[in-house]
Amino acid sequence: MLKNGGGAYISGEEMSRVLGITRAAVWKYIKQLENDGYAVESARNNGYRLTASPDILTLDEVGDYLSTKVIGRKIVHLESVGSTNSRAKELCEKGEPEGTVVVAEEQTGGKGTVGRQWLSKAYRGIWMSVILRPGLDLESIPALTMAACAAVGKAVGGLFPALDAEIGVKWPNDVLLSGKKFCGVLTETSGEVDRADYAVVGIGVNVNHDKDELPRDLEATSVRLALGLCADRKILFAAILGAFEAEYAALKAGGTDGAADYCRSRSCVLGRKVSFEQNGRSSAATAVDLDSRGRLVLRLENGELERFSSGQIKLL
Ligand code: BT5
Repeated sequence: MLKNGGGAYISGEEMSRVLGITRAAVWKYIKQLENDGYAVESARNNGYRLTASPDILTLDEVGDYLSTKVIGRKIVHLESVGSTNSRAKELCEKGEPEGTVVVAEEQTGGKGTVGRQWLSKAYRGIWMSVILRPGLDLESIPALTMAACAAVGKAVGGLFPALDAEIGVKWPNDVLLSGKKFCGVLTETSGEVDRADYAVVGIGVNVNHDKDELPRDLEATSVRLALGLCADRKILFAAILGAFEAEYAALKAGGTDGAADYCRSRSCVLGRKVSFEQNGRSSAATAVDLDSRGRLVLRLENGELERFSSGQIKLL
């Protein structure tokens, strides 16, 4: 009611009538909102009005910007958690349906691939995990990571046209601004034999980190550092979910070309000599293509072409 009031006063009496609760209960809820970071002005004869909303990623705050049908229509919002991916997997095991998004203001044990860490400073980024029940064969899972990279790139480029030309994608799971990483994706699945029962697509985006808030040795950046201005996390969060829903629908319909085309055109590895590492084995190769299933096609030193669905790349 306060939000719909557009900053105008609403009397406590009206709230208590509409909500069917006592005026004392209205007052208690107002105090709760203040604890959550909302600024509510109260005037004895006029009632209450909302003067400011907090920078948090709850459905109440993001919903106005959200255009999706399924993804993010339920948001599990956490102040702080070890890893949103781990929490999302726990929910999946208990039957959480497709579309639920777990988002945290802070992660204390954010995960990267192969046991690496993902730094997730409080209120500076978007640390989220999307729950999917794709019924996809496991071979198609790398395409989800590719779809997430494309979604983040398109959302950032769409909202901030000045940054669009700076966006790059580094196979298999990084999105870059001017060559520096600002987003990483970690897709985790569980399933029998060859079909994924569920997939959790974890997306970490550095949004409002200032210079001294990312370690120097990381070659990392944030939207704010690239833009020179703070970005609205709520709008960006909603835009990423919207773009991801579109990429996911295309993938399920069998048309991953959109995401693959985007990632190909923004790729900073295609055409380059790379050192490719997988399961502790490293080899020199040339990156020649990215296929519609998110696999990287490498020309190995012996001249053979091989496709890889996971691994790490260093540019030589
Ligand atoms: C990734 O791994 O880039 C996947 C990151 C996924 C994070 C999301 S956040 C929500 C969800 N919940 C989780 O627990 N995780 C997901 P990888 O490609 O392995 O890169 C990890 C490496 O990136 C680290 O070893 C650092 O070198 C670097 N790094 C760590 N934190 C970073 C940050 N905030 N920004 C840029 N680079 C970072």
